Amino acid sequence: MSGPTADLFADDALQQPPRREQIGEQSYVLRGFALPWIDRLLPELRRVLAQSPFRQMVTPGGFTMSAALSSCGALGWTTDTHGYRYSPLDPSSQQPWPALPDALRELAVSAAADAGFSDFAPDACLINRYVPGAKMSLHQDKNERCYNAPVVSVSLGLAAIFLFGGHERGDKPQKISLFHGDVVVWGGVDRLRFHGVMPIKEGVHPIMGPQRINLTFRTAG
Ligand code: MD3
Ligand code: FE
Repeated sequence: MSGPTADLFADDALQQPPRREQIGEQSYVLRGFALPWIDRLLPELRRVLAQSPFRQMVTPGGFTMSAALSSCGALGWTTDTHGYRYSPLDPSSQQPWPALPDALRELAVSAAADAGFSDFAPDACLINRYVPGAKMSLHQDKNERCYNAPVVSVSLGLAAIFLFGGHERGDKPQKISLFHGDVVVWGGVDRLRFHGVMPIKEGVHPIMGPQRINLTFRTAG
C-alpha cells in the first residue's frame, strides 16, 4: 500500500494504549481484563452477596473500617477486636462462606497467568465495597499462609486511586488510577509491599451505581 491512506494502517496508527502496565518488578495492571467476564460475574456476585451480605468490620485497634466486606471461597478474611484472620465460617451467620463461583475463579486464574503466575489456585476471594468517602489505609497483607502465590484484584464501579508503596511504611507510594474492569496482579517480590486506597470520589457508575467493589483473590490456606 502507498499514498496518503497507507499511514492510517501503519502499526502506529492502530496502536492502542498499553493493555498491560508493569507497576512493580512482579506486578501488572491489566486494563479492562475483566470486561469480557462482567456479564457472568455480576449475577454470581449478586448470589454470593445474598448469602453473605456486606458488613462493616472492626479492627483490633477498635476502628470500624470504612469499606464494607464479604467473602466467598473456602476461606474469608475477617477482623474483630481479637485480630485479623482467615476463617472458613462467615462470623455473621456461623455458616461457611459461599462457594467461589466458576466465572470468578476463571477470571482470576487467567489474569494471574497473563502476568506470569501460571498455577494460581485461589481459595479466598475478599469482596470490598467502597461508597464515596470510603478508603483503605496503607497496610501489608500478611495473614496468608504462603506468600509465593500472587494476589489478583478486580476493580468494579467507581474509579479509585490505588496507593502502591514500598517495603517500609514510610516509602512514598505511587498513585495508580484503577477503573471498572481493571485487574491487578501482585506477586513475588512485590507481595509484601504496603498499599492502600484513597477516599473514593463522589459519583455514580453507569453499571455499578454509587460504589466501588473490589475483589481480591488469594491463596490463603
Ligand atoms: C499490593 N484491597 O483487601 S486491592 C485488601 O482496592 C486491599 O480493595 C484494596 O488492599 C482494594 O487487602 C487494594 C489489592 C491488593 C491486595 C493485596 C496486595 C494490593 C496489593 C498485596 C501486595 C501488594
Ligand atoms: Fe491489602
